[in-house]
Amino acid sequence: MALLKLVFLFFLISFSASAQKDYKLWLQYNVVNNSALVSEYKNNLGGIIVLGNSETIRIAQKELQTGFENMLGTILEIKPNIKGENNLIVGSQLDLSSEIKSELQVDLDKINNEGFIIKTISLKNKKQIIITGKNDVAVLYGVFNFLRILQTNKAVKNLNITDSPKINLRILNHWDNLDRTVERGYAGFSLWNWQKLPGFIDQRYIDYARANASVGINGTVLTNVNANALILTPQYLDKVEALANVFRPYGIKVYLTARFSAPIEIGNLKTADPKDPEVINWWKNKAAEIYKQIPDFGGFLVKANSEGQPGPQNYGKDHVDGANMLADAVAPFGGVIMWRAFVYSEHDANDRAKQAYAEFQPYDGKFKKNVIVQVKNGAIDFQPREPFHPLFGAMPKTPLMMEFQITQEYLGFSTHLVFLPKLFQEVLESDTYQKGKGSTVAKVVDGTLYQNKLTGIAGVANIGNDLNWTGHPFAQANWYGFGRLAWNPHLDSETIADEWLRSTFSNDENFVKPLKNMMIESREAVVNYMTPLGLHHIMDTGHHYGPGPWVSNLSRPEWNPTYYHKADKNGIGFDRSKSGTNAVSQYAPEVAKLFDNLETCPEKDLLWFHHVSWDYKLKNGQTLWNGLALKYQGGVNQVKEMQNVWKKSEKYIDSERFNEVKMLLEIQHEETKWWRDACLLYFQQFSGKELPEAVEKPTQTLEYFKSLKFPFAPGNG
Ligand code: BDP
Repeated sequence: MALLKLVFLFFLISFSASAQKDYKLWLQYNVVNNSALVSEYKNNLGGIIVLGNSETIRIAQKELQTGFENMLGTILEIKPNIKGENNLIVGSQLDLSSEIKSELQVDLDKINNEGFIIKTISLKNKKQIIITGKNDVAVLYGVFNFLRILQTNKAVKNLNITDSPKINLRILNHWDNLDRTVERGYAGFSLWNWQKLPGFIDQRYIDYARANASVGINGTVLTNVNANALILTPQYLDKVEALANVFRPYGIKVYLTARFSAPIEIGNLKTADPKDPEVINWWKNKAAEIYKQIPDFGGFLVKANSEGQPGPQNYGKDHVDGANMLADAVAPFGGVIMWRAFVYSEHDANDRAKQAYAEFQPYDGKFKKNVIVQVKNGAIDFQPREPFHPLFGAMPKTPLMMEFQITQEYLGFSTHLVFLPKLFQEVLESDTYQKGKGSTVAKVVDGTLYQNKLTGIAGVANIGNDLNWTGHPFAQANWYGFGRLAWNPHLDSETIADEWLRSTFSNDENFVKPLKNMMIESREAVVNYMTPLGLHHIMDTGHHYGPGPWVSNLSRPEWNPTYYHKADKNGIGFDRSKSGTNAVSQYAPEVAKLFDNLETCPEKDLLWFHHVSWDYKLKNGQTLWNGLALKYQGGVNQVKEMQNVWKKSEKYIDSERFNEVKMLLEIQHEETKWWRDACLLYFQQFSGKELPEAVEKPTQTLEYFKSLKFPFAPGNG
C-alpha cells in the first residue's frame, strides 16, 4: 500500500512538473549545462543593482532572479552598490548615475521610447552590464532580452546591444466572446473570466502579461471583432479596468472592439448614424467614461459593414465618416481607432479578392491622424498561402496596420503543426514596388516607406485556457514568433525558430538543427497537402477544417469553394489576369505584370491568378494535373518526415510534451492523406486523368469524404 502511495505521489509530482513545462511556454529557464558558460555567467554576474522601485522594475528584478536561479542555480544578491564586483545594473535612464549616463549617451540617443540598451562598461575597474532604456517598461524588455541570451546559451562577455521596436502598436486580437467561447479559437475557452472579474484576478492574467512582455507585445484587444456592445457598459468596464491594471506594469495597453450600433443597443438612441449629433456625443461621453477608469486605454478596433456587422453604411455614410467620428471621440485622450478593411459583399458581383482595395484605396488621405486601417495579409482570408494584399503600399497617405492570424482557422486548428513565422516573413518580405524596387510590405508596416508615425501589427490570438495556452505545443511558437516579428518585421523566421526551440526545449545542437528544419518546412508542407499551386479557400463549410472543394450550396457565392478553384473540364484556377477579373491591376505595374503573365507568375501563386488547362506544362516539365497530384503527395511525405524527425528528439525532451506532439503529428499525417485523397478524387472528375505513379491510391471514395460531418467543431460559434 505504501509503495502504491509512493508511486502515485511520484506520478503526481512528475505529472505536474511536465504539465508546468507546457504552461511555462518559452520561459522555461532550463539549467545551463555547459560548465564553461556557467562560470563565464557567474563571473560576469556578481550581483544585481536595481535602480527605481516601480512595479515594473520589481517585476524585472524578480524575473532576473528567477532566471538565474533556474538556469545557473545561484540566487543573485541584490546589492546597493558596485562593491568591487562585476554586476548587472538594471534601471531606466532616469535612474542612472550621471557617470553611467555619459558612458551611454550615444546609445541612449539611438533608441526610441521602448528600446533598450544592454552594454558592458567599465566602472571602478570592474565590468558592469547595464540594462537600461528610457522608461521602466523598456528596461523590462531589456531584461527579457538579456535572459534570452542566457536561455540560448550565448556569451555575455562585452555585450553591446541597442534595440528598439520598429512598430509602435504590437497587438494581439482576441476574438473572445463574453460567454467565453472564442471565435476561431482552438485552445479552450477565453482566458477572461468575466463572471469572476473584477474581484478575482486569475494568476493566468499575470502570466499572460509576462509572456507577452517577454516578446514585446504591448497591446491586447480583449473582445471579438464581431462585437457585443455590452462590453461598453459600466458593469463590464469595471472588469476591463481590472485587467488593464494587471497588464499596465507589463507595458500592455487594453483595447476593445466597438460595436457600431452600440448607441442604439446600450445608449437608447434611435440611430447610430455617425453624423448624428447625439451619436457623436454619445461616443464622446463613452470615451471620456472609459478614460476616466483606464487613463491609458488604447482605443477601439472596429469591424464595420463586414459579414453582417453594423456600420456607417447602414446610414448611407462611409468608412471614413465612421472611423473619423470615433477618432474624434478618443483623440483628446491619445486613443487610436483601428478600422478594419476586411470587407466584401454578396451584393457585389466583383471578384471578392478585389473588393477591399476597391472600397478603401480611394479613401487614402481622408482618415483622421489617429486612425490606422487594419488590413489582413492577403486579399481573401488567412489562407495557407496568399499573395500579399494589394492595399499594402497603395495608400501612401494612410497608416496601414498588418493583421495576421495566429490561430489556425484554415491551417488545421491546433491539431496541425505549422510554423507561421515562415508565412508571416514571406508576406513581410514581398515587394509591393509601390515606391520602386525594395518597397516591401515590412516597410509599409513599419512606416519607413511613407514615413508614417503611427504604425501597427495585429495577430489574431491562438490563446485559450488550455493548460498549454495554445492547444498544440508548437503553436506556442506562433505566438512567440508573432511577437518577435512585431518587434522587428525584418527578422528571419529561422532565427525565431532557433530561439524558440532553445528557450522552450533544449540547446542541444543535435536537437535544435533538425527541429528547426522541420519547423521551417512545416509551412510549405501544409500548403502542399491543402492548397498547392495557388489554390485557396477549398476548406469545408463553416468550420474550415478539412477539405470541401465540392461545396457549392452556400447562400453567398463567395463562401463556396467552387467559387475559388473553378475546376472544370478545361482546367482549374481563378482567372484574375487582365483577361479575367483583372485583380492584378490593383498591384503596382511591375507586380501586376509579373502576376498577369503566365510565364512569370510564380508557380506558388499560379491558380490564384490563372485558370490553366490540366495539360498545362509546369516549369519542371510535368503537366498541371500530375504536378498538382505530386504536390499533394509531397505534403503527405513531408509530414511523414516531420514524424521521423520528431521521433528522434525523444531523448532531448520531457516525455509529456514528446508524446503530445507525437500523437498530434500522427493525426496530422492521417489528415494529410484525407486532404490528398478528397481533393484529388474530386478534381479527377474534371481532369479525367490517372494519378501519377508516385501518388498513393486513395483509401476511400469521394462519396465517403463528402459524407463526413463535424458537428460542434471548435471555434465555430
Ligand atoms: C473570417 C472568420 C470569421 C471572422 C472574420 C473576420 O471566418 O470568423 O469573423 O474572418 O476576420 O476569417 O472578421
